[in-house]
Amino acid sequence: MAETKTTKASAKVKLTAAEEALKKEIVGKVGRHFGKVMEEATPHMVYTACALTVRDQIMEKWAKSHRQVKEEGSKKLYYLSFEFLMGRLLCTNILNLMQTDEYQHVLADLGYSLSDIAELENDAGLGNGGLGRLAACFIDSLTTMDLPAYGCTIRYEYGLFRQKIVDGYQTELPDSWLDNGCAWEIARPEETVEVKFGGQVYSDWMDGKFSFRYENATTILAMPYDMPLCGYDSKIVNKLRLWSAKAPDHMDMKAFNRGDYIHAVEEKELAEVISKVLYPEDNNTEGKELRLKQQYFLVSATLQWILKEFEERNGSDWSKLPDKVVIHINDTHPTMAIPELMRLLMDEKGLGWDESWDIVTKVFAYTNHTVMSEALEKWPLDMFKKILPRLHMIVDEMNRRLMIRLNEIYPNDYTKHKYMAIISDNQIFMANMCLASCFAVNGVSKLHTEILKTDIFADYYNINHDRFFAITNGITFRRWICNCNPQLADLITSKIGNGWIKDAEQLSKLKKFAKDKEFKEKFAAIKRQNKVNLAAYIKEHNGIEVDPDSIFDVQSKRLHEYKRQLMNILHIIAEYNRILEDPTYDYYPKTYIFGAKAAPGYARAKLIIKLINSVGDMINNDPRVNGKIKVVFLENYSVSIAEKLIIAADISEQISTACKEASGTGNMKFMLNGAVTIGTLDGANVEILEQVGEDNIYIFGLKADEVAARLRYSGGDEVKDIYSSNTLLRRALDRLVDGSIIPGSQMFKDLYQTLLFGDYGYPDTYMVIRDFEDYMKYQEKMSIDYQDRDAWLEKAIMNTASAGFFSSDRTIDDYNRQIWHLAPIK
Ligand code: 26Q
Repeated sequence: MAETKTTKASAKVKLTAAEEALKKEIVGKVGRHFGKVMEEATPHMVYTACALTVRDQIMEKWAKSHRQVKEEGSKKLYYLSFEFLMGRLLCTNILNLMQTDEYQHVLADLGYSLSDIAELENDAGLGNGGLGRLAACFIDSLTTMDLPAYGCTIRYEYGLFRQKIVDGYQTELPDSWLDNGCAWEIARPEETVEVKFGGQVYSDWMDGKFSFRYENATTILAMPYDMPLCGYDSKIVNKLRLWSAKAPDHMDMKAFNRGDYIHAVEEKELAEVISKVLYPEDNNTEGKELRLKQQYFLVSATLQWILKEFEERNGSDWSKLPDKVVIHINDTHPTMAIPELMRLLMDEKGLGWDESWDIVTKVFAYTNHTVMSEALEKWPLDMFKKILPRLHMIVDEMNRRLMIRLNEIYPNDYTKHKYMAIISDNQIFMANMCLASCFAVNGVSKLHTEILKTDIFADYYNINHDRFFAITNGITFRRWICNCNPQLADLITSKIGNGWIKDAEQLSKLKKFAKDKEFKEKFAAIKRQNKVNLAAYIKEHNGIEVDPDSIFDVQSKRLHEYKRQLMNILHIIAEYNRILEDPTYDYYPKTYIFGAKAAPGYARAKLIIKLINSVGDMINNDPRVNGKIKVVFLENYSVSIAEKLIIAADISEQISTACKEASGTGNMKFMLNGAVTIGTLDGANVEILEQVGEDNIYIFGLKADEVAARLRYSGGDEVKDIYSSNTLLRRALDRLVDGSIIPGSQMFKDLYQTLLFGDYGYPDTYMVIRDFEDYMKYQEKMSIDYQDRDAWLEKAIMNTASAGFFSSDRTIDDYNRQIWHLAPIK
């Protein structure tokens, strides 16, 4: 935003006594923490001082809430996730403490603005995309609903890479988010635990028991940092626990003693590399040794902590563990928690296999977030065995027992056995481990769960109907409207009161204002202002002038072929061609905005980014279409950029190949902020349609079963026919190879080839060509409908008013009633 440049604010109001006290606190922090008086303080110091005052308040609440949870002997949720995409926390925490006005006033009095100060915080970007952001929304809702829960993850020193576009190409820079320190975390060195890797396992009879002992294992220390989190107007404080890897002192001492200083430091680095960096892969996996180590590191440290907490409170009757603890596995990434709990119960607590198994199968619940086969995790058996020899023995035994059971259920059905096995083809299949051990398995939308039940997990579903749940994702409204679009939140509150912030279904009361002239104008004015602000951001960061009165059509999400940014850009090329060639074409001005990071190793995704940028250069610099069509690629899409972008969108692009997007959550954020969706019947779009009604959404394209049918045969003829009959599409495709986008360059040939001829005789596996015509038709319809301003505003308002179902409070309530069974703190 333009105003982020300045940190001085204007509007001063007379402070209340409480605000005066807060001001004193902030000024005091600047003094005590930095040894500066206010006049000398940098804006960043002011930020830190504010954050520390907020933290103090949370800590006070924390002490109380901790005691309460202890006294009530409450059952607790441990949400294990490799990713927590938290974003910035200052405004969220202030909002949750219900002190936004106070901080705004005090900062204004000191000559700053809260929103500018908040911009100085680095995003905690410890996640790739949907799955990580979902975890962050969940922890906000859990806390708001007073449910005792801990998020557990790795304290990556580098979060998701920072994306820089250089000459149209994505380049990656490290995200050193901790460089200026993190005001929210509290180190807990006293709770450090040991995690062991490698070495050999010796089995022996000791005191009448078969026991296991490790030799030559490498020990790494796991040191926790806690980030306390308060909910909106809630009693409880929960926390995110982040584990950091440290080399034990004795490790380097050995080398030091030999006088081998360099080697000592090297070894230390090797140990600490475990929590160095987040893997930037989304919906894709490659069996990397370091990733395996990260996984074991997180689960072993977390489980040791869970058992210790349980034992301190409840003693060592481990059969009670499922009454006090539920562990949620966020996709398969933390699945090793299952054999690790077996190991701890057997090797450390002395339980037998059956007793341990009985406990383990009552403690774990698992969410699947993707059906993309390349994202279903598997580990090479040899690697697993080398790094985790004892866990390997346990997994092997789990598999042996599973196969006996499966042979009873599906006698001699060897195909099923192989498909359902934990170990086959010299690999360990993590999803099967979850399916064989968890008491609950859930998909993240209705459609996605249906696909799990009838397709990828059907064999498990058939033997365990009652373990499968459909729980549609949600988003926290506190961040995704109250904080990022405060004017809209205030407008809503002015009409229906503020009950909707905690009880999202109340948003539907807004429906009756969808035809109210005055309300519509106010709604429109807020959208326009958000567009003006975004236009200023684009001007500043991209140097492109965009018209706030054009339609803002936004696609922002990770770059993946299945999400079909390629279809979007091809359609833009087709429109461009049409404007150039058809003088009668009545084109309403449009600004297409993209935000997307590609996994650094995903060459085709990176090429699509280059294509978007190159098409942007071609179009934006063509005076013949100036004022009509613009293409903008916003660099470094992240939570903070999403917060500025989503609120300014008129159109939300949710155009994945049907059956591929498990749910989507961006779709919900756009809807909530009054953008109208163009989308396929995929993931949660199906439910958005149900909520908002077909007049207020544009659904196009093949349905999931139609896609599945087409994937059964090559489809080459169909693709060829479309290519020859659809002139607009053909000419857009031809631009990929005729050297007109980048003069003389053939660099987009791969995209052209895969669409038309495919990798292995299957062209157009993501149905870009087959859905194109329908997409174009609905795009055109939207442009026409947009021009009926009144009708469009009504659609936009209906979207906001129908978004209540997609609050993560509802999602958490569903999880809790069906799976976790936690009691809110009284
Ligand atoms: C696995 C192994 C090795 C490296 C990376 C991975 C990996 C990392 C991230 C695999 C998958 C992911 C992320 C998946 C994800 O974000 N899925 C999204 O989850 C959202 C929340 O449920 C859904 O809304 C999206 O539809 C889904 O794509």
